Amino acid sequence: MKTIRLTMAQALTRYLARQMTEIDGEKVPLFGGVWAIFGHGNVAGIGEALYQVRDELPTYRAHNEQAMAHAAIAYAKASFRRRIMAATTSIGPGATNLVTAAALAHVNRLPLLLLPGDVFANRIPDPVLQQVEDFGDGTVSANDCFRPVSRYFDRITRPEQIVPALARAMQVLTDPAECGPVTLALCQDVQAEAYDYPETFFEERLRTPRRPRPDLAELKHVADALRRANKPLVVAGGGVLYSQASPALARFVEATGIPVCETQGGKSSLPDDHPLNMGAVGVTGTSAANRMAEEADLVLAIGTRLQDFTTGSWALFKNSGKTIVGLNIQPFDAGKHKALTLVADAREGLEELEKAAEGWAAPAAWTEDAKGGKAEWRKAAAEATAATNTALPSDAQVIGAVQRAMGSDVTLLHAAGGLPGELHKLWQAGKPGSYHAEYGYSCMGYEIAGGLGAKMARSGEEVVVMVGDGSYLMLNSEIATSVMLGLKLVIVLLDNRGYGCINRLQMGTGGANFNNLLKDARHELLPEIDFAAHAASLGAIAEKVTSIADLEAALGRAKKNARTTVVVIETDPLISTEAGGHWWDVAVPEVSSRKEVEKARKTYEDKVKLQRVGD
Ligand SMILES: Cc1ncc(C[n+]2csc(CCOP(=O)(O)OP(=O)(O)O)c2C)c(N)n1
Ligand SMILES: [Mg+2]
Repeated sequence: MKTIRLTMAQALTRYLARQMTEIDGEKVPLFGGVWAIFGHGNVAGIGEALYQVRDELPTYRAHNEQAMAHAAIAYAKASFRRRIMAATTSIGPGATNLVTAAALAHVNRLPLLLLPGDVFANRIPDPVLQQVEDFGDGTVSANDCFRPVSRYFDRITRPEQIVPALARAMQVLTDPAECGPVTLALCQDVQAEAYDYPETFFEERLRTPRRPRPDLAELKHVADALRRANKPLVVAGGGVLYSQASPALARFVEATGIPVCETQGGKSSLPDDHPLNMGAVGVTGTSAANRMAEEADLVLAIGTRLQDFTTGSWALFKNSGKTIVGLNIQPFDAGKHKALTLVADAREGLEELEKAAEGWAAPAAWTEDAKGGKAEWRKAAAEATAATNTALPSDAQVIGAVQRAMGSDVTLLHAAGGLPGELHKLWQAGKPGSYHAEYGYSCMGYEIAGGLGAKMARSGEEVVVMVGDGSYLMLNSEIATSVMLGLKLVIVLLDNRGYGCINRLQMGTGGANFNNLLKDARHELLPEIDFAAHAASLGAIAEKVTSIADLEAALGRAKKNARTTVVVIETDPLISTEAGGHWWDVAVPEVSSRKEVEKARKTYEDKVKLQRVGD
């Protein structure tokens, strides 16, 4: 057997550089690059090894480990999980800064390779700088925090261990059902240790996405159920996009007349103006989609985890005779809520189901009813997003301006705060994947770093990031990275001077205005934060506007700029769009000295009764 003597780190980076995939028939590297912040624990080992492969596997430097993992995650999402990035850190704080991002990738079923440095496997210099010493377990390190938020975790304590570990890692990263974060914690001494690796380990490997077809018995049961349905509804989740099943979905629903609604992850599965697209479903849903959801007797849930925002905390699908069909590549998701399972790739499943249900269509009255509901919703949405001269516009009015200025085919990206609810309802998405919401973990601080990753995946496109003042302050450092890498973002910052959506939730649950808006938090002096000056100091082009008309004009300029541009606008923290929407289960205190809480608790107890326990 021919071997080559390399350090573990050199072998690892060389292996990653040889993993390939196919995009539109063209062979490209599977890994778009490695994000790295070096420290002790990776600079000497992985750092040296990344330098060796810098032409095939580029290394990118960021300012915060969580942010670089956010960028990697967004890159994978914007690539429909066809391409991946890795992130490497020092041991200790650099590593644990990644844990939140690992959880985010885990929730969202997105591939991410994490390579944190770890303690010395030989333990001789213990305790090393940043090592958390466990009194009772010599095998524990800070990196054990990754276990519950990794789909595969391994600690590399001998150089040859990467041979099986990388094989397993690649399987998880590229498997559409298992897909999620992989953590290989790399002991610092082992990174630098040499081993005679077989040359075959480094052979180029082409990885194409697997598309399992449905089981024939499951297909028959589902097709039979569909034929019996009078009020069928498709719930399109993120799996539709990852499977790139939008054309198949359009064909299926056009042939059968079934209306479609979309989760946060699934929005843009069909263009917003498709006549059968009822838009957002659930807590942040449109009136059109939610009315269909309440009545539906067959819910074909495709590629969705059915999280509480989709199901209205499991109170939305009210028809007691309904059947849920779970078309999902992951059996764990397919079988939720006693669903009839159709375990398959979304595109393959839809194509087979279309054949199996040939000749059948939903009752015309149901399809017409859907279309009528959509027309009504469009009127309500147009009202909410119309231009205004008001001093403090709503988020919805800002969304209207962004939509008019930027169009529907930009990549629109957001994650937390009041914006996800408003954008889910109101953004008119164009092509598949043009709406990029991180609403599985809804992680404040995803936005700007995520925008950077999405832009790397879609360099020719305009990436528009919408972000609240709270999220911006939490994690904005990658503005500087976007300038440094020439990856232009258009960032629209909505400054309502605090955590607006949580303040509204607090009021809605009977709470006093407390600790959310800046003015309601303990303070000596209210800071006048100059966001435009801040963004400009990081290298962006930045301006503050004071009206919706000026926002549209500023975005017109932003489109022409070559560099990341930040446009700041002050908004009203108290307004959200009334139309549409559904109850969300947020537990209200059973006893309180506040009358408002007692009242909210009463309403809560009534609403909880609508939850479909056991369905
Ligand atoms: C990392 C993180 N911390 C806390 C939360 C809880 N949370 C959700 S939205 C929000 C406020 C967001 O404020 P901002 O970005 O200004 O948006 P706004 O609510 O004002 O629209 C908070 C604290 C979260 N989602 N993520
Ligand atoms: Mg805010």
